[in-house]
Amino acid sequence: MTAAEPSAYFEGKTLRQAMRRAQEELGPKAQMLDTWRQPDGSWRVHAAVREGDSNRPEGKDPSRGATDQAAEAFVRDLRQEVAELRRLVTVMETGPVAEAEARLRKRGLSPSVARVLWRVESRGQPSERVVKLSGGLRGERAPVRAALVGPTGSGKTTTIAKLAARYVMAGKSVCLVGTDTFRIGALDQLQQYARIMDLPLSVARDRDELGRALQRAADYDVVLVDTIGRGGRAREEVAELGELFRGQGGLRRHLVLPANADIEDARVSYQTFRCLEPASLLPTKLDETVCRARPLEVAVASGLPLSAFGSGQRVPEDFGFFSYPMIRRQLLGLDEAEEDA
Ligand SMILES: Nc1nc2c(ncn2[C@@H]2O[C@H](COP(=O)(O)OP(=O)(O)OP(=O)(O)O)[C@@H](O)[C@H]2O)c(=O)[nH]1
Ligand SMILES: [Mg+2]
Repeated sequence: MTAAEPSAYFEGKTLRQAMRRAQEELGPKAQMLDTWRQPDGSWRVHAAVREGDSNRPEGKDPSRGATDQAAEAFVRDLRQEVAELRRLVTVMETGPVAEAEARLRKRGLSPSVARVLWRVESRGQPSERVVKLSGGLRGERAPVRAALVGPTGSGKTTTIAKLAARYVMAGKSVCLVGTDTFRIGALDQLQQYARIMDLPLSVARDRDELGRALQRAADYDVVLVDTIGRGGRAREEVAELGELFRGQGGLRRHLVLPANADIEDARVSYQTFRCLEPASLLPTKLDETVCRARPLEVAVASGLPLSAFGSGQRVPEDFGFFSYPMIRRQLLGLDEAEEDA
């Protein structure tokens, strides 16, 4: 028996009573270390329990210090907390939250972005908290000076035509500028759209020519600059494109990314084009993917606003400006889910 082993003294009118009290306090495995008959005829016993033998209810040992008991209470609280956390994790992995997040993951989001978006939406804080809109393409207040940049074939020229048609329908004066003078036929596409909509088109082969074209178009409400597509990993070529924009005050770049690319490709494209300091993301080809929430992945990760989107090949029909209801319904599918429920 060591000093660390719990022990205590008990008294009773009879030896039996003193021993029963010891067992009540220390449990049935209490061992009597010593017994005394007292002058008044009552009995006193010294009893103890070996470590590991105790079945005594916790916190009832008067011989133990307050520090021990506080430590025990602390461990007990900790166990309860761990149990509660385990319960929550199980609910998250199998409950309605997990279901909602899984639905968002199916729509093309990574688990972390799905979780972030679901958290804000489910707390009634709409995606405004994590997804910004605009980027200055709507042009309600200021003239629009926009260059569309992005990977090859992402839909820049088509989107320029869609945008131009929207602005024309809104009664704005529009001028187009083509800078893709390297590829055979690239300008033809833009020229055809300019002809159909009866819009002026300038051609700029370098930074100076672009500067002059922008000056000439100073009186137009809207100037849209088409650029050459660059591979999503062609950092040097994209940096050259940056040279074209250097010093062109007021000309904002908008990054056109196909929504049907996988997450990794979209991330790499964003990394490649971010040196152009885009003012917004403009996802296209939303019609070509079931992972419709994917544009939100780059928007959340980059913090860039979403401006407009392309949802098909038809010019100008398959196009729109982002709104939060559209994001909820068409990208996150939340209202659909609520309607289904
Ligand atoms: N399904 C679908 N197709 C689109 C969309 N936007 C563009 N396209 C198609 O994508 C193809 C490429 O479009 P372009 O506008 O030429 O793409 P680009 O980015 O200008 O291409 P480059 O100049 O070669 O880099 C065309 O066949 C378009 O019709 C869209 O929102 N949905
Ligand atoms: Mg093009």
